[in-house]
Amino acid sequence: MAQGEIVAGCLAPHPPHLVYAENPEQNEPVAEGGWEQLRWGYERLRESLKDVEYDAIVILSPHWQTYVGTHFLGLENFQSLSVDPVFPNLFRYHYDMNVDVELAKQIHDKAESAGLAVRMMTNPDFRVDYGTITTGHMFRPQWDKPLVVISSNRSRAYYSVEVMQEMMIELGRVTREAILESGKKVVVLASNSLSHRHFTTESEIPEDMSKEHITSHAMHLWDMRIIDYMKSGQCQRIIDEMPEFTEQAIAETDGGAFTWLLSTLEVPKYPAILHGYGTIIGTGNAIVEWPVYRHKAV
Ligand code: 2X7
Ligand code: FE2
Repeated sequence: MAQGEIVAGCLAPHPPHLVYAENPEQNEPVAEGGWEQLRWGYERLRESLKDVEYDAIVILSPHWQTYVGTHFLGLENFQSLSVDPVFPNLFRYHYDMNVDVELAKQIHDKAESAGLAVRMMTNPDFRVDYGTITTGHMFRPQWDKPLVVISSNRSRAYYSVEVMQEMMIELGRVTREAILESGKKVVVLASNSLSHRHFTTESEIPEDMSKEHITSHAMHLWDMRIIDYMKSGQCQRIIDEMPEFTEQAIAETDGGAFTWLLSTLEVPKYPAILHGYGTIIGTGNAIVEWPVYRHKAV
């Protein structure tokens, strides 16, 4: 069997506003557009990967929060209605998603052998979180590739960013090993915003872009600093500064997805492609691709 590979890794944020503004048939609320900078960013990401072949998509979402270990979706198919608890006016999405259970189990087993606490989720009534669904939809609206969905073990909440990072670096390492052994070609996605301070009220028309901006200059400076590290291939600095970034920018990196992603990619030293940046209800969001397929010899 040929060795598997990670063909690309992406930072692929999930504010439900993006799905709302796209008006797909699966989502009940209707919008007059909005957040175009980010939606165009997702268009550019899809275009960039359109000729790259892969078998499965692996997502780690901060909104599937598991406080005892890391969990993996463990049934072939999940279908239901997903409603965002904070924005039920924007996101009521009817999903039907297929899971690559074989690959999920391979990652699960490797993580278990490495001493991480893990579990397969096999409850057929389980509701998939809106982070996974939004990233899944914006990355590939056809829903024609099976997913591996990994929960966010909230080790930062019990311990610290440093402990969270150690665990996510290990989870990223075993995720990579399992993918290489699986013989499959895979895209890995970290589903998270950067700075994450929200406005506390919503404007009358949520998609009124005259009301949209970053919550503070400090948040902007942090987002630009992290984007600069991604664009200039300095991902080790992101890992090194993650504790300050996560705490000072209230960043959604607290869920571990970003650290896990960088670890699956062996902390890239080559430049990432920034496809878009924009704010959503004051939070900072970047759509970024690490085109591993172009750096096979790296
Ligand atoms: O989950 C989110 C988020 N990360 C950022 C902004 C708005 C809503 O939901
Ligand atoms: Fe979020």
